[in-house]
Amino acid sequence: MATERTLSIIKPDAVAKNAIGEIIARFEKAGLKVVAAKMLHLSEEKAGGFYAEHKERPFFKDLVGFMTSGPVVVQVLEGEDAIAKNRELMGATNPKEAAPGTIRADFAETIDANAVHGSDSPASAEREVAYFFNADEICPR
Ligand code: IDP
Repeated sequence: MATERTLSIIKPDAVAKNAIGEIIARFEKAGLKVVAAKMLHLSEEKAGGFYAEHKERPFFKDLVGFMTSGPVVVQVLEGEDAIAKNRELMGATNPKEAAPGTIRADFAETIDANAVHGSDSPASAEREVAYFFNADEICPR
C-alpha cells in the first residue's frame, strides 16, 4: 500500500441535503486527510470536461445538468490506498446496489443523483486532481 491522493466531489444532491459535514467525517474517520477543498458551482463546460469520457453515453446530458444544478464541494483526499478506500466508503454507483453503511446507501436515492464522486484509478486521480486544483492549493499534512 502506498500513500495516494484522490479527487472526491460531494455532489449537488448531498450539498442540498446539508450532508457535507457528515460525508467529510466519514473520510476522516477512515483515516483519509482532506489536503485541499473548495465549493464551486460548476459551469456546463467545466462539468462536461470533467465527464468527457462519458460524452457518448445516453445519460451524459442529464449528468451535466445534475452536476450544474447546485454547488458541489471538491476535495483532495490523501492517505494509504486512498483511491480504493474512498471507493469503498462511497459504495456502488447505483445506490440501490450500494452496501449498507456506505455513503451512497445512506445519502443517495438514484443513480443520477448519487451523492459523491471518487476517482477510480491512479491515472484518473492524477487527471481529476489537476482538473480542479493547482499544486499550490494542495496542503500536504
Ligand atoms: P462512478 O461515479 O461510480 O465512478 P461512473 O460509471 O464513472 O460511476 O459514472 C459517472 C456518473 O454518471 C455516476 O456517478 C452517475 O451519476 C452517472 N451514471 C452512470 N451510469 C449511469 C446510468 O446508467 N444512468 C444515469 N446516470 C449514470
